[in-house]
Amino acid sequence: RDTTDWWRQAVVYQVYPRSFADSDGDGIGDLPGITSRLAYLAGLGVDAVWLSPFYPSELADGGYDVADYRDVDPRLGTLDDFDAMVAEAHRLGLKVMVDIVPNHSSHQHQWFQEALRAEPGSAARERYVFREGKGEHGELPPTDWISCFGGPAWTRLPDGWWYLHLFAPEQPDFNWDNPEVRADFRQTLRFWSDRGVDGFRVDVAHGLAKDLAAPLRDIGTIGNYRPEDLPEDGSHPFWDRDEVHDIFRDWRKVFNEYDPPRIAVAEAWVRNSRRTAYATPQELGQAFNFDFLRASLDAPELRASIDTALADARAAGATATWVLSNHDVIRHASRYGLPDDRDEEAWLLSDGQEPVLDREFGLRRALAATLLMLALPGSAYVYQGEELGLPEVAELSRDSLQDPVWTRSGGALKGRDGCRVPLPWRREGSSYGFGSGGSWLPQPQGWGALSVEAQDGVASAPLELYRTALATRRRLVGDEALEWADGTTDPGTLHFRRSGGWECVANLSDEPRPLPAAELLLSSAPVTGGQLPPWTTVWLRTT
Ligand code: ISL
Repeated sequence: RDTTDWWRQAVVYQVYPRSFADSDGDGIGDLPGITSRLAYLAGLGVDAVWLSPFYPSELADGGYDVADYRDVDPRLGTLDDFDAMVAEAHRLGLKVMVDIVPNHSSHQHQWFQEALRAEPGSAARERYVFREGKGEHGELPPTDWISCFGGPAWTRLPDGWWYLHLFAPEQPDFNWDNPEVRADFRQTLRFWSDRGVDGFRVDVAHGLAKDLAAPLRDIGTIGNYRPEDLPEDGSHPFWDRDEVHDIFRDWRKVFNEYDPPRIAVAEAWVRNSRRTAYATPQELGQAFNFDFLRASLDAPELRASIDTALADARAAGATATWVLSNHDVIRHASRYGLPDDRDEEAWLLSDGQEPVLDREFGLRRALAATLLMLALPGSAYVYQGEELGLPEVAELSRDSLQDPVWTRSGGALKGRDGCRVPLPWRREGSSYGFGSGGSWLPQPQGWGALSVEAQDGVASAPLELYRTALATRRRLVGDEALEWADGTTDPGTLHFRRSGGWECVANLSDEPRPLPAAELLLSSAPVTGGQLPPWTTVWLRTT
């Protein structure tokens, strides 16, 4: 494939660094650990690796609270380790993407510490959002804005002023109207690009531009955080405002200083109709499409969602993206085993109890969804461990949970730790091969049975299905066209063709379906008797 547009149909593997591989036995995954496993990822057949934050951080939000954007957390390694990791990735033919967190820093960031010491109204405070409160003594928050982790989005300082944080209080929001903030992020993008990074994942891309005109506006009855509740005209005071696109047009100029140009993908929780604005060639190039994180495995619903995503991407000159799991959601092997696969709440509120869940059914449907996703045009983002069919870990004790979603909800929500449990690499031994010194989140009993070692070479294992699927995809993938097979009126199946003579049929129903006569390349579950079994996806060669 052309080196400049490798990303258009890439498979990108998300590494959550603290939970991937630990080289020094401190129980925390690190960069040398990642480097030591890059050969595994190259063998798996992915095109690129995206690293969630590895920057200095007190981990109030798993590293999405960055204290220094241009360094490595000492627990995870050094800049030299980073350079060695990039060099090894490139030697193996893997691209490297890093996570940029521009909406907020850690409160430990030097700029926020300076701001705390500085006078109200000073230049140092202008890099963040400080306001006086309401009420007779300013004792009420300046607005009714709510933090994504619950509670007011404002925290009051001893001097009586309040600062804005759309996430945890340890994550103060930047003021993107400030040219210094803009310049500093350009410098950060160049810093990592100069070190050879191929692209960026942009955290909370839809939040940077805020309506900071005095007096600040309340959100009132405008829905708060669900994308479909956001106004269509960009008039929300802080989400998905039109001004945010100026920032990314500016970033595109930086990306284009490099050869090949650096790429980027927006994490933007916005209405579908407004998502691809972030993904045009003048901006980031891609934006995550999170439909699959929320949709049921329902054929008509998925078909509509696929059509919309492809048409929107095409119209924007971007490519579509697909995501089944990431570090913020219930792993899809478990989600699809819930009685209602949309009902995340059932999981979140399960209070340490394993929710009603059919594990075998969940995994079967997860693998069917995976083969469907990997057959679609565009980029697929795969989350570490999904190639092992890892389930969400439900049985984490209360005192081991770390996610602010859990701590800040006072235990009402279970949080996102269950998908962040360190990976099992080996059947037995200390932390199942994650490292020699335990693991920062406890791994469940029997985790080793799901390990890379246990699945290696086992034809029926999820790992081998991913390997074969990725190798096959690499061999077959052609242009970005998708054509639905004529006469697909069966509401239980999806059937489409890709150019180059291959097609995908997914049976998303409880009944067997006829299997088209063609060479069977791959199937997510054993196929016998010329039928397509329930909850099974196949790839066929039709020439
Ligand atoms: O606010 C939301 C919806 O409108 C959330 O879905 C939010 O956009 C999402 O949680 C953002 O996630 C990212 O940024 C967070 C971090 O905790 C997550 O891990 C990260 O993926 C704050 O940096």
